[in-house]
Amino acid sequence: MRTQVGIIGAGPAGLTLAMLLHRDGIDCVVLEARDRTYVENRVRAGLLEQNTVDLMRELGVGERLDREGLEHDGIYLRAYGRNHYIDLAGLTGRHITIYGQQEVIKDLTNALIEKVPIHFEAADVALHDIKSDNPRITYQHDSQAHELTCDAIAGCDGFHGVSRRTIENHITEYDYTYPFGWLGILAEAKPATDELIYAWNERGFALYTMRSQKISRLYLQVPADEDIANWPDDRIWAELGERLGEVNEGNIYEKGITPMRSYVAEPMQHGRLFLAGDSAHIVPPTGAKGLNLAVNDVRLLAPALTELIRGGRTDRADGYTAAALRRVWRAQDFSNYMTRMLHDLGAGPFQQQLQLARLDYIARSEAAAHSLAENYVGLPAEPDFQLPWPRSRTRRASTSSATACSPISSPTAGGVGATPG
Ligand code: RFL
Ligand code: PHB
Repeated sequence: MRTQVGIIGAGPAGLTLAMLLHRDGIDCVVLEARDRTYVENRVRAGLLEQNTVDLMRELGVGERLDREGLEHDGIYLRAYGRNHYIDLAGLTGRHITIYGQQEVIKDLTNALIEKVPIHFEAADVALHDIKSDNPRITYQHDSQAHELTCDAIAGCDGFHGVSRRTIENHITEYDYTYPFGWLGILAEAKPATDELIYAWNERGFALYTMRSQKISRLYLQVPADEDIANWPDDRIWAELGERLGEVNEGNIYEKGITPMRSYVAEPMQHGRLFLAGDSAHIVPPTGAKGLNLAVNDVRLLAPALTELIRGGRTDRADGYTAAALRRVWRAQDFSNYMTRMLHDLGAGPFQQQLQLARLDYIARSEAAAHSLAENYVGLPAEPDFQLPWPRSRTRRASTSSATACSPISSPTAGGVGATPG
């Protein structure tokens, strides 16, 4: 079988790329390891930046999002029982929208299914000849062996996929693991707040978010190696109450613990393999950036692939890593900054006082609030590939969590001490 672009992974990156390429008249095939029901029900992100919402509308998949998505004008930062409002819309003129990632996936899949082949339950996916002009993908589907010859391959297969592993000898990895994770729940309960609440608390961070007027999504900071069995529902509600104040309780129908990690692979391209989304980078969810970065990657990748395939021009393809990483590192810095400002770092009272000083600064300075706000809603999409200066790669980039998490403001490797803007 032959196609122009073989896309591995039917997550937000892979499906959005398929929509963009199809719109540009480029053939593609999507290969997904899991079945459709699993992919459409996997609970993950919820917060979409304005850029992401605008792109979904542009691609003709914004109708249900506009109907059911919850547009928000601001967020609360909470400490010592008091909420401070950050007027995102007033400060930036832009909004964020709450709409579950699985709903985005359903909308994209429904729009694509008649247009682009999506092979769910594709097993043993392997990449070959990626340095040639005709890279190949082999896989098993319906108990048969298949081979797909392409002009280019897009590795959109998430953090644990096969694509990045295929080029692991050619990339520099920047890696940072936090010593805590998030316990997340979905509950049948009307949210007790109009906007999201990011709560600093001596017992640890908590986040109040939602999916609808009837469904609450809540998160608690827990140790990285925490066992979910230690958290019966009563304990979760009690702890949420301690950290967030007023919380409406209801039936918990989904519960899980997510580790927190920052990771970047550079470059995001080798030969004719291009990585996009979580396959190339992940961020801790405190800045709500992962899905939005995945969508931004493919916004840049689609025209690069179209030019490469149509006209044999490689300048956009060659510039893909630099263009994508510009936003990725901005998001890494912001996610790290939010994480370190709001979580119990286990680093003692001095660090706690620095956190409170930062929160206080945001509360009293419009410049500080504005910087947080423009990062949170997402900077406007880049108009072109122009960078103010070239990027350079650092060798030996990994940092362990133990040392990297203690000081809040020393500007060493591993992303510590970051501030937005
Ligand atoms: P995905 O979504 O992981 O999709 C990759 C797809 O590839 C498939 N796959 C393979 N297919 C074929 N062959 C293989 N060998 C394969 N290996 C894997 C997988 O089955 C899957 O379908 O990556 P993508 O598209 O890059 O999208 C990234 C986002 O999913 C992720 O960044 C976000 O969920 C992160 N995230 C958030 N991002 C936001 O922008 N806003 C948020 O509010 C937000 N909240 C969150 C989050 C992630 C969380 N968790 C659970 C990690 C909250 C949480 C708790
Ligand atoms: C979510 O709604 O799931 C959500 C919102 C904001 C975050 C992370 C997750 O920072």
